[in-house]
Amino acid sequence: MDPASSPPYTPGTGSGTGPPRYRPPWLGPVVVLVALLVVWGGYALISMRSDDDGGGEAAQTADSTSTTVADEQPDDTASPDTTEADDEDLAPYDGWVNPASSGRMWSETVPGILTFRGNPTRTYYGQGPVPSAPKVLWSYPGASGGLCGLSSGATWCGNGWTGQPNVYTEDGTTVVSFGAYDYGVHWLNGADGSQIRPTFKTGDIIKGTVTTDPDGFPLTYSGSRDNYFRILATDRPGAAVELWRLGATDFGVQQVWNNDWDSSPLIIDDYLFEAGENSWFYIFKLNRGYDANGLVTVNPELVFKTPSWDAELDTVNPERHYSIENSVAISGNTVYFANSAGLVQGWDITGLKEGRPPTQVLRWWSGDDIDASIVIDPDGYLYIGAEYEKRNARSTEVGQIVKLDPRKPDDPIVWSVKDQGAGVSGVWGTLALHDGVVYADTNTGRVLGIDQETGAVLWEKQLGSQTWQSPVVVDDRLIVGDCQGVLHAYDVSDPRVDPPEVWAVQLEGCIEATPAVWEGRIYVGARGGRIYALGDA
Ligand SMILES: [Ca+2]
Ligand SMILES: [Ca+2]
Ligand SMILES: [Ca+2]
Repeated sequence: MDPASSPPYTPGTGSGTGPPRYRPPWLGPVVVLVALLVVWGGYALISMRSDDDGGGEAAQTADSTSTTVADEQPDDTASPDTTEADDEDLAPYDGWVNPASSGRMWSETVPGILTFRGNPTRTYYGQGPVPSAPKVLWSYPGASGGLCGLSSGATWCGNGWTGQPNVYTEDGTTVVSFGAYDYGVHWLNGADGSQIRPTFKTGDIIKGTVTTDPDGFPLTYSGSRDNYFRILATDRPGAAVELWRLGATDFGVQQVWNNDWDSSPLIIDDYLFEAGENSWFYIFKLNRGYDANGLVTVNPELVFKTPSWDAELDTVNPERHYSIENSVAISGNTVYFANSAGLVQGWDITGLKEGRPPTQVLRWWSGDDIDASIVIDPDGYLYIGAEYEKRNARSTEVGQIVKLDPRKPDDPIVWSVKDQGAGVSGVWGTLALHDGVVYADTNTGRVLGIDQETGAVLWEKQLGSQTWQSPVVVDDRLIVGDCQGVLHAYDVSDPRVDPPEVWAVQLEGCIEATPAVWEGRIYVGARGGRIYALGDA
């Protein structure tokens, strides 16, 4: 089931002026590559038919914003400036995504948080320092009204699952970019929350996280519930301009379930990797460039597509409710994604640039809906968070938080942790890795610290309401929001003990969206209708 398919388990379910600011020095070589590219047809073999992402409303109990700081601050409240993983340069890597880049910032060209969970392994949480006693510095769209829109007969406000802002620098200005429930893609000035360019309105609410081009092309990539995935140019005077859209039924695919686009895409070496709730995974060659006037262009060509289901999955899912809502992850030469029936797939893309089609190298069934993105550690292990709502034999057996070794496709489970409490349980938030610990939060409000090697539960908290936000760990601060609108920070400098709370900030509405931590500030949306910038006064 889609996030937010039914209450109370909901969410889920500027003017660029003048010439382009970014003209990558390798633009020439890209043009040559384009000329040499061999395109082959799609490999989709099976055709088939759609979920409602649900329109439940999340609880909204908070009506104020305030901060509570723990009485006893840890001794080392001064946070380091950088994430340890970024301290050393990586050796050159011959492949798509260096596995060792897990935990690191994605792009050297565009420093920032540019996609859901920051990088292709979905393991980068931002750059400190984390504020020590944060207050609301600004909120958007201000004290009255909110980022609200009608969808499936309900009014949705603010940001929900996954809803993580992108944060990056453009012309010396910190940009906070996100899609929201007002149908809009937004670009705000991180300093004061003012608009950098007008809101780009789609035809329905936006649940997912936008992606900002990691190579510096002035492009924003965003899905919407209006059935389209779009590429927007941000270099035109005035408003952003749609350059291209992908519909849920384009290219002759047969949508089997829903038609929304929640997945946050990856762009690597001019290839776009994206998946949809229509249950298809796509790879496009983008052919990014600039026209005679210096304005950015794209000319996407489909090079591969595959359904997220197969005949074997049909035998255990006769209702055939298949969708992909997680954001595709890549490590080495393998791309991973999962669907709402719990099928995890890995596809080898080694020969993509030479025209060789991807081949399936992992097929593992968890038994239940996987909305959380797959995260990948530097050794190539996969960490899966699954829901527990079908409560079938398979999901009961294999558990909801699972570490997989994709090099053992026939028996990949390294360890698993069960979350099988009463009612709908399991995981919606994408797991976090930090300092040997896997952080998970659950639909029933559990927050877990799990030994990354052994799967032992080291400690557990109960926040009293659903926690759909993906945990964020920066500078030994674990940041988790609850559905009463409280954003908590815990000190995980000793990650193997139950971490003490360092501060808590009351926002308005359930926190389902994942925060972005960037250089002393935390940008986070909530279901009360607004997005906030938090920081020390
Ligand atoms: Ca789902
Ligand atoms: Ca959805
Ligand atoms: Ca739709």
